[in-house]
Amino acid sequence: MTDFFPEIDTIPYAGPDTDNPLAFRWYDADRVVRGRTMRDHLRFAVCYWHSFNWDGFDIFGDGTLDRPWLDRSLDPIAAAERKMDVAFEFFAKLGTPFWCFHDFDIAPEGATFKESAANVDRLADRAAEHQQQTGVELLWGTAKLFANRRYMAGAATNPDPEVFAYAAGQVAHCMDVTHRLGGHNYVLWGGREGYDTLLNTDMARELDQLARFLHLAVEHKHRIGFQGTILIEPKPFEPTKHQYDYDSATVFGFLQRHGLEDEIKVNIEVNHATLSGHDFAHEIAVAANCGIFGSIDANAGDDRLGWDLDRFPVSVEAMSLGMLEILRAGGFTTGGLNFDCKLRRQSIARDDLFRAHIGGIDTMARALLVADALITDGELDRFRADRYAGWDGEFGQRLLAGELSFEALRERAESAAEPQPVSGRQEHLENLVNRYLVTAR
Ligand code: XLS
Ligand code: NI
Ligand code: NI
Repeated sequence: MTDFFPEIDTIPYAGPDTDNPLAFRWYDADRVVRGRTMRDHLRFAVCYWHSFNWDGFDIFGDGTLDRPWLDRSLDPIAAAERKMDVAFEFFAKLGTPFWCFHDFDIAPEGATFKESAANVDRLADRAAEHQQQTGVELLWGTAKLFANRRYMAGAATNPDPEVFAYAAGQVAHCMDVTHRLGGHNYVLWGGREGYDTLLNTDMARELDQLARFLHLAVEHKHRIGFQGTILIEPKPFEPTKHQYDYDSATVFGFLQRHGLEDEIKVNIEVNHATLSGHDFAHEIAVAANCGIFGSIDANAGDDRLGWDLDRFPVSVEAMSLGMLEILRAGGFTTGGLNFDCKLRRQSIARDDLFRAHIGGIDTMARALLVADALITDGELDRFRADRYAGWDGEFGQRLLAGELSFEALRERAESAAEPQPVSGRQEHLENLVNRYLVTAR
């Protein structure tokens, strides 16, 4: 193990009252909540790209963070090895059970497809050793189909089939590597699958191409015997003006149209949900209703800035309503909570990466406790059940079963008493949530 973080030991759980900033207050991995440990409920992962493969550069300026392995004058393979050793030092000290990567976060792209693939294989071998030594597992792998210039007009949705072929080869290789590393999922984020103007875009063709690509990915998964789940990560825009995987509902419609709804689920990112004009909880509820809830990229945006800011999650309130939907959906199976988050550019101390993750982890752990308390209390579920009770009665059931025509309903409307509206009690329910935001422990 390296000693890039010599001042830091393994992060302990020290309870809500500790004043140690380098300890967990709420995440007690072995604590059992609703029959499952916090470790198994939350299935935390650290993302490689923002935490180790980004030096803080933005469109206005250069990197600010202390990431010496990103120095371009270094030998790219040696630098990638150093980066990986530090990353695993971090995972092990933080104590999160999973990590996630893009192929070209862990390894440098070479001059040819073959050279790039060989670089990824080489670093994947090193990752396998680190996984073995630390016990850290791979939540998901993904291919970077958006950074290289060849993908400027998309990967699967590119007007040039040669680019489609290159992307397919890259996904095949990255899925093989993910499989070799025991990955629990494989993610497809449509980085440049969308368009900026219809003046140069044939949308119908592009969507057919995308469907073909997804079918090929599913076929490959079965051919290699990969047991993990394939996940699409919806996002409404950025980098393109219109991304095809807009939100969970859009993705489900697309999957169903192409007969893929039993093969592919979604990886919901909080900041993508809010960019699409939805709440995080809404996206989970939609996915769960459609049977495609898979995994989460836990992060946060900013109310006044309309792009993917990837802040660490700090709002227990927003996350609690999301955790409530996750619990209602039965919790994670192969998925987990990946911190697709980056430090702010001024957070340049080495231990800021620990503080940021500790805050995110505690926010999610507290959210789990609030969601658990709301379910245990029972009033939310009871209120909801009562609100729809009419649909469980004989009339409601016959109606749903298709036994009543519009004519029959017209007769009923003519003869029945005027329906009596009842309070939706939103403020009351909000007060209930607020109560548990304070008292859940
Ligand atoms: C970008 C996405 C990306 C995916 C992985 O907005 O969130 O980071 O999670 O390709
Ligand atoms: Ni993401
Ligand atoms: Ni994102």
